[in-house]
Amino acid sequence: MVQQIAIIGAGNIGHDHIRRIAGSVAGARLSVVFDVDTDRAQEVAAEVGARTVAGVDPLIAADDVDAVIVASPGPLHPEQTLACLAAGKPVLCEKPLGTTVEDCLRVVEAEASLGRRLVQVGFMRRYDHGYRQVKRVLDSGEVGEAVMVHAVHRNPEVPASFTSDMSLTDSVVHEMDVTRWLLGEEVVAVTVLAGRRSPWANAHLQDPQLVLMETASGVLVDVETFVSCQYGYEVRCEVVGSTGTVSLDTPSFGAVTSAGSRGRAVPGHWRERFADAYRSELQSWVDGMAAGQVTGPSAWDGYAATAIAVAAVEAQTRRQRTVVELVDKPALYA
Ligand code: ISE
Repeated sequence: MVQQIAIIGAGNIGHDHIRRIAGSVAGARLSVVFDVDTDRAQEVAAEVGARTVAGVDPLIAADDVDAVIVASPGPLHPEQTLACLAAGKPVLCEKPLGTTVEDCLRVVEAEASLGRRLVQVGFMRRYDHGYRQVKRVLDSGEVGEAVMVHAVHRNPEVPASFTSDMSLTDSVVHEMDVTRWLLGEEVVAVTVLAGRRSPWANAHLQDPQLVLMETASGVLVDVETFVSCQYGYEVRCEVVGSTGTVSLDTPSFGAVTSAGSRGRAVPGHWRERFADAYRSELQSWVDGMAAGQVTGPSAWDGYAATAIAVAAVEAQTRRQRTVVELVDKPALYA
């Protein structure tokens, strides 16, 4: 059966998802689009032969909608995800699940009381070939027990509206999720250090920053976030094990021969770097629904990542190590 997918939000990431569902995901079709910008919604819907609706409620209730992608601005995610749960429809909610811990918990509690998983959160790095390889090696025991992780997250530039805390809540939130997924344990504390500012950083932006996470078993995870690095988009991750190390295999973007040297091109944008991961995330979501099971990053994962991000913003503001506290995990997510 072909899954009929609706999308809330036809902005950048929403538009990408729409094109992917229409063009490169099997077993699904994009049926309905809603965006507050009605012209944009119509334009994007027309590209893929979908229809538009006037609001979120009619979209969720529609007969030609089996599942929903939430790609609206972050603060709207919890209400829209809760509305999908109330209608019993599977939902792929872009990250973050919510911008506050309380909002995320409302989603976790609503889903737990339903007793079945309908929510998947858009942490697409879990579908990246390189990260999956790192996890496979780690899980095999080949490099022993993880003792440290070193990570780098660089963007060439960000819009003027990007703030120092967004480096944590919008960018490093991916490493927060990846840390929990790779190591299979929770983060218990976070520290954020700000050093010398790059001359390229926007006036109000502290950039780069160094984030240090500590996991329940004591693994230390350092993440450099540098969102105005100028040269390209780059993500690195090395897990140091007790008997070896395993590093993220960054896909090759072609050889460049120029100005007397030959090297590998660096992607210019996360869209390019993680294009395969996004496609695979959507395919696996659609396949899961066809099999009656949502198995990707859960509402609990969304809640835990937001809890770490919120603690990191506090650590940044107060300039001190901040403990991450989570509620007891409902059995649904065991
Ligand atoms: C952006 O919002 C994303 O989600 C990208 O994956 C991330 O790498 C980038 O830093 C964020 O700004």
